[in-house]
Amino acid sequence: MKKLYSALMTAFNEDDSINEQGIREMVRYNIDVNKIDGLYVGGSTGESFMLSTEERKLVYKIAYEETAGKVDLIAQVGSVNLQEAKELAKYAVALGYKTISAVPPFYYHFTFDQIKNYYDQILAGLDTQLIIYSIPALSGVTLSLDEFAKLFENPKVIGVKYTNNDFLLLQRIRAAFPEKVIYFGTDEMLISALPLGIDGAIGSTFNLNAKRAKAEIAAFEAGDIKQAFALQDVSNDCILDLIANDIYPSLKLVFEEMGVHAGCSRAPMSKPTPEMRAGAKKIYQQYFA
Ligand code: NAY
Repeated sequence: MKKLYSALMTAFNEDDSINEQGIREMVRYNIDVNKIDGLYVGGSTGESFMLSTEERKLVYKIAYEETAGKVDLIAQVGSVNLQEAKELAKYAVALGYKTISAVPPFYYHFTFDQIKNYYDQILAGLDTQLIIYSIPALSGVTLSLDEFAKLFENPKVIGVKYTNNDFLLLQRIRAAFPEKVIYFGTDEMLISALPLGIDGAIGSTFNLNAKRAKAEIAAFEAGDIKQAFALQDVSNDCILDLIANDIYPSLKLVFEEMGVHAGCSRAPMSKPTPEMRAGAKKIYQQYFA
């Protein structure tokens, strides 16, 4: 069975400080209700590039404590600052994380050699495994098949979290590297990635929508393609409504409707407006009540 991971969110208070209890509640919901296979901690959905190094460590620690070994954990340690990425990787591994992940260094249009050196340096001396976090739309870094091949030469690099809608490249990676893991990261296109042999998916919307996504995967694996598409259609209505309502704060607002105190997002993300609250209530009633 393919695995489903939620991209863990970071709960914030109104004053933008971290809301530790909110993070714990979201972890618990993912384990107890969603029966999730794992959590991707410190990614885009976690608003991690707006956190300080110490805050990023705190989130790894909370997730690690709260899961208590019940589900897989992946710590996203990537940063434009290699020293920070190395420090975070060391910290997560020392805490007990078995797998780390890292977005390529971004913003400065680094060369591929610089990117490869970044990954090698993060991994040097650490007894761990790493999943490349490929998200060209946000990082601005697009890796080619040959470049993936070069990164995969490091045996500690076990695969990729593929948040990219280039299905030809996905198919080429799958064919060339059957032994590497591929987790797909565009929730609204899950149905299109399933036949390409992905090992699972990691996404923000699975925090709320894991049951439907799992049912879709089960239908796909049982050969009931019509049912799998029907489930994706409902998920897509939901995901597009979330996006239209400002996705990260809205995921948290829908959590609130479920009784999970997920807090809000950190500025410059929006704080909830009355319209967003009304939109989230509608999304809850339509897809989750
Ligand atoms: C991350 O690091 O949190 C992810 O990449 C999770 C993948 C999500 N991508 C982003 C940019 O948030 O779940 C997706 C995405 O929110 C979803 O498909 C809606 O577009």
